[in-house]
Amino acid sequence: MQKLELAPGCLWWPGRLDRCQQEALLSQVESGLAQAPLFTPRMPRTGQPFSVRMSNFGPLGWVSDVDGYRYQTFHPDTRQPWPALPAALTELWHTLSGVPYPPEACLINWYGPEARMGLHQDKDEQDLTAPVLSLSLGDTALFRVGGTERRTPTRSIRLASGDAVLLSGPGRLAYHGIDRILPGTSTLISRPGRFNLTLRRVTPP
Ligand code: MD3
Ligand code: FE
Repeated sequence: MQKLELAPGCLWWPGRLDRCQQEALLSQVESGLAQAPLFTPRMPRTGQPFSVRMSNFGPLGWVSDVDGYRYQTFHPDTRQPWPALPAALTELWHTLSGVPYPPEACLINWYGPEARMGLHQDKDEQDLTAPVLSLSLGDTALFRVGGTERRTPTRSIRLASGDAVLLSGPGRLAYHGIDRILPGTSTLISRPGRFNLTLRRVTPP
């Protein structure tokens, strides 16, 4: 299928990755996680755990703990550098975004059957002009996207395995979240759940 514009600056490619590409990407994610295991992010100040577990690829990774949200060069538990960003992901970034410089971070989100992510904006990056590219693997998710203000009405979309979403321009600061996943809707992963990968530029090129 060709791309669809969900909201200004929010482009959706249903089934952008075929099954074979999804399997190859999943195996790269699983190898990365062997080196940089999923960690449980916590809310700043309260320390309340997120239901989504995370890891990262690339020179910088997004973390959150009692001290706040930030990008850092090492895993919060192992203190080791994040695994390299797979070349296939950087290629897809160039192809879909047209941005000439590479991404610096790939956040890996893992949603088990009960996980969700509340409506939020992504603005921890110094460079808010670069787009964000999202790739979904595994069970379908109910994704919600609105406008640049919390009161803007939202749309709900089912993001399935292999789907890509590019957020650029006005879409870059759109409120968005994951209401829930639909366990058992994909056979890609051997357990119920979903990975979402987001490729990001953090610092100006
Ligand atoms: C819209 N992840 O990691 S991906 C996140 O499915 C995040 O795990 C969700 O929100 C997930 O921050 C949604 C789609 C997405 C990613 C980044 C965006 C939508 C976005 C940035 C700006 C606007
Ligand atoms: Fe987000």
